[in-house]
Amino acid sequence: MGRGRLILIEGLDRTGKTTQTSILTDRLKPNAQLIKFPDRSTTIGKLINQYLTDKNFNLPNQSVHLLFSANRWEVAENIKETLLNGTNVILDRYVYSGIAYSAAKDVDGMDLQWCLNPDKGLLKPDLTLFLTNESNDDAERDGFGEERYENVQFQKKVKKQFYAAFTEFETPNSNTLKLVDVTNKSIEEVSEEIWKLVQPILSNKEENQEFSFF
Ligand code: 2DT
Repeated sequence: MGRGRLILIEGLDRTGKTTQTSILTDRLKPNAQLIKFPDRSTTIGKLINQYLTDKNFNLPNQSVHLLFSANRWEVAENIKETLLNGTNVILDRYVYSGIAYSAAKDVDGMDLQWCLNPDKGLLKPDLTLFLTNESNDDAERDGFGEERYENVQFQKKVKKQFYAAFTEFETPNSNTLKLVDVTNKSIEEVSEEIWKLVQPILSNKEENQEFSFF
């Protein structure tokens, strides 16, 4: 039996990641587990949640960055064991969100490499799908603006940093990164597109047994 595949869905706020990761997980069930970052249920996750939801709760940007990374390390072993048991793991955000949101803050010294460093050694996904929305409708959706980072100007900076991080840390032409343009597409259309991209990754399970790491 081959190991499970690690499939990451990334994107800006409200591009449909959460909907799409749950559709994909349901489609693969029982052979898939969904993990969402930040995981707000752990001790570290609760601090992160407070930081995101309470604008009066301040922490140095560096500390926040390290908390998000620590939150990933809390479940790193669980992810590896699940994959070794043959179950696929679907991630809703991961290392690239960590890099892009922190680098977008333009803090001296917090460059892409600094942002990656605490995540070095985490498992690298077999496939990363980046959902992009080229329309501005996002900002008008209900709830936008409730949490820290949810404003149009900051999201533009984050998008730039996502692309910078992909250029820096994805191996060119390795087919491990795919962009999915969700602009004006229905949930069903996007989920079909995702399904087409995921299937080849699942069908070569007997190959590529080696893990890759950030
Ligand atoms: P959700 O809205 O998806 O719950 O995300 N974030 C996320 C970071 O700044 N660094 C990270 O490492 C991760 C995983 C993105 C909550 C917000 O947290 C941001 C939006």
